[in-house]
Amino acid sequence: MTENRHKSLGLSDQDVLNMYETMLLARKIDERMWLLNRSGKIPFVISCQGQEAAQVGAAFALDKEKDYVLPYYRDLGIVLAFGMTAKDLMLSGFAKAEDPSSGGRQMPGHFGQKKNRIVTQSSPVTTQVPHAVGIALAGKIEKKDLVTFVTFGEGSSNQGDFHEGANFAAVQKLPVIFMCENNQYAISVPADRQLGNPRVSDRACGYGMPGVTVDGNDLLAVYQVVKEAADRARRGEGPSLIETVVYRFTPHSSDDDDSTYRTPEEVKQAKTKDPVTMFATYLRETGLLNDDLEKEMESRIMETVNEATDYAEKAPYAAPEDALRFVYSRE
Ligand SMILES: Cc1ncc(C[n+]2csc(CCOP(=O)(O)OP(=O)(O)O)c2C)c(N)n1
Ligand SMILES: [Mg+2]
Repeated sequence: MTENRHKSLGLSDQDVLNMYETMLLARKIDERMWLLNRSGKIPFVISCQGQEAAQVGAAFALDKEKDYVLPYYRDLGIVLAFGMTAKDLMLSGFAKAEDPSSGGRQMPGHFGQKKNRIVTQSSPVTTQVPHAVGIALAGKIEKKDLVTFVTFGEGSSNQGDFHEGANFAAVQKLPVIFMCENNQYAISVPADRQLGNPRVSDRACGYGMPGVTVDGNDLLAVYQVVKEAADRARRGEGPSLIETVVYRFTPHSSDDDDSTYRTPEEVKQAKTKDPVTMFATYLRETGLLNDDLEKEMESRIMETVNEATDYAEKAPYAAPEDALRFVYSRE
């Protein structure tokens, strides 16, 4: 019953095409960033590649007009779904003054955009978790209809911030969705050297909330569990923990050499389950995607990526005297 899978989740044909286009856009922006980095034009890249279905499936299950997202550095798919543009992201990659996340001050990947309720993260991993819990608490006190959605890696799930945030959210029955993107590595450290229990979602039971592990390459499966968690949060029933099982296709960042800790064969094997290809296959099987439409989508996306690259490359850097703006208050 492949045909009915997205319809039975309440998604229209156009919804799933939009989801696919968002995933593809994330992938193409990411690929362009690597080329720019390797040709010496941008200083740093940290990739979403391999995690797009988890990110886009989750973001589409949220309310883009009301909910707050606290993404981590790989979440291109989430921020694009919440309204950031290719241009915004390229401005950040090139560290230009117009970068909405930080005005060119922060490393790329620290996404922040007030108008789209995208809350920036700090460089110490997992600090976004207590922030998400705090925003949910404020929302509850002010009787606002909002859910906060926070993501982090499986390595980061071992930081104290995760445990404190999860416990407090469960005690207070706060509308938070915790989503771990378990991509099997924390830089060079494989999951079996990080986690005593490989199933991150099992921790939910210890805090008194539902926990579920889902195939993060399966966009519709992620959509379904995040939608259930969001509905539950909106009903006042409290937080949920979701673990998406994915694989990081690129090195940790543009400064990492992954050949020192994993084999090319392992990466090649993981790419047989590329989430972008898997969703394209689903759309073809359901008759929603064909060669012509795919070509049209790709050329639209490449035009967007090219325009964004050119714009950001030509854009001015921040003025030196602005370096301390938003760091210290001005008299
Ligand atoms: C508190 C803290 N410790 C260490 C680091 C350095 N660091 C940056 S990313 C990273 C790995 C995180 O792995 P994981 O949470 O699994 O996320 P992934 O990068 O695999 O998506 C580390 C150790 C940091 N930024 N913050
Ligand atoms: Mg990881």
